[in-house]
Amino acid sequence: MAALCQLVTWPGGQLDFSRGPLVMGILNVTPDSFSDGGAYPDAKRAVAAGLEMAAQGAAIVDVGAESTRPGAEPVPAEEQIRRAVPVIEGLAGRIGIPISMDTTDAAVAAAAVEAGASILNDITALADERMARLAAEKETPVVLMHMQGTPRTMQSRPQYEDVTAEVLSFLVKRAQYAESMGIARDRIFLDPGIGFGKTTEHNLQLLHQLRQFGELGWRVLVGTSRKRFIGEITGRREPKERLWGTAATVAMAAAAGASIVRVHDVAAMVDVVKMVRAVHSANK
Ligand code: HH2
Repeated sequence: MAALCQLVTWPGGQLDFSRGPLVMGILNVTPDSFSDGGAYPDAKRAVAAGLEMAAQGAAIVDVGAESTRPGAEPVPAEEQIRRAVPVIEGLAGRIGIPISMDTTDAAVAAAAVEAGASILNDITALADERMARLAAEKETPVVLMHMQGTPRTMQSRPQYEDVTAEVLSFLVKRAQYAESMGIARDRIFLDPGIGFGKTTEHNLQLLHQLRQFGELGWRVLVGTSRKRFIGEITGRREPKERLWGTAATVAMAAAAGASIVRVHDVAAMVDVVKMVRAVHSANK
């Protein structure tokens, strides 16, 4: 299998993986996200927060306009566009790092790309063929995530015979599909979907076996930030109190070969990733 490029470039973006994992900052312009919902009531404040993430060392900023927390209802495309596009337009050309759009809706993705986004983060792993065609045509990288069920129902009773084997097999099929649609291997990121139709035990198992995901031949993105399983283990009820639990999972994901970690607390997690990188390179 050919090695992945260390420097991935595409129209509108560039990511340098030569020095270890990169940090993706989460910028949710939603009223109801589980952790940062309502944090940025207008586009101006969201743009300022995105610029701050870049200044803190984020390599990507991920804009979301629809909460996917357990039980969440879908948000119509027009509303997602109304929330996200002014923020993307405000960031594009100023932020200096690629902007990704966290959406499952191809119309929202197209509007986001038009506004200046250049990565598509799709928690349904290109379930809608139009999303795959858009990514291929615009040459945007894509994040393909595993989820059992839908956000509305996914936590009702997640079940697997072997969670790691099932998630691995799903992601390989979706990556092969993406390639068959004309998306280059270097531009595909696989994500085990921590918290998406998974119990705490499932999440722990996936993190424990994360190295296997990197061995598939595509890059890996992991999103553990402030998630419920961290609260369950640490007893921290408030998502914002889950910083240290998040730091542990980010360090472990980085050490296990993840190329991108998706986080709320950019400054803190940039330090975590820097330490993992430093220890790794000391061993060369
Ligand atoms: N997690 C969330 C949303 N999008 N995308 C990827 N690729 N991987 C993830 O783990 C992931 C994701 C959920 O976190 P957040 O955006 O903070 O919350 P909400 O969905 O409530 O907006």
